[in-house]
Amino acid sequence: MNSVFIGIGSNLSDPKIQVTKAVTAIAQVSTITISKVSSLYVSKPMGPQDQPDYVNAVIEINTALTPIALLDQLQAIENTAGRVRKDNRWGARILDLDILLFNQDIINEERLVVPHYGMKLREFVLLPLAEIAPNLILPDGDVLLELSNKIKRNALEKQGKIAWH
Ligand code: A4P
Ligand code: MG
Repeated sequence: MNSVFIGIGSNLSDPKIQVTKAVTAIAQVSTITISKVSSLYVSKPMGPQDQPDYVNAVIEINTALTPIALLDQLQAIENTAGRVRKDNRWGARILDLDILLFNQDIINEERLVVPHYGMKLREFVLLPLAEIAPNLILPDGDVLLELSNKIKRNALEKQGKIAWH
């Protein structure tokens, strides 16, 4: 069984509800079991500032799916949420599901790069990840808690639990 960490983000159409619905939708995939769910975190946008604040969370799942089959499932959930892919990098989005880590695998495929390229530089990934996996070591040997302790703070605020079912 694979252990996978997924980063969830939204800053449109009631982001807290989008994140909650995304966790519920992932839980409903028969080949996926959710093992850990972080709190909700509200943060200022990374990238263009003329967009609403983000809500982020990180979950851990267990699945026998291959990495690409999992990506297909997550993109289907993004599409069902009404995600429209635009060319504006780091622009507003209704739902973003990123595969952060897939076991300790290093994947460099056209459709999938794991660990996620930005995860070590993002407060809104490192802090929720450290909440649910405080002892994690990344495939390159970096210690998660050390990364999360030294990441530049950008007004990330921990909010309540996610009411998924
Ligand atoms: N892809 C490759 N690797 C992966 C992976 N590990 N997980 C490919 C998921 N997908 C991966 O993704 C584009 C393509 O990347 C996919 O088709 C897949 O094959 P996308 O979701 O359409 O594009 P994106 O997420 O908009 O990519 P981009 O522009 O790199 O955005 P980021 O880096 O995800 O950043 N500020 C705050 N506070 N919180 C946020 O969550 N998010 C972004 C988006 C900007 N600012 C933010 C936040
Ligand atoms: Mg994405």
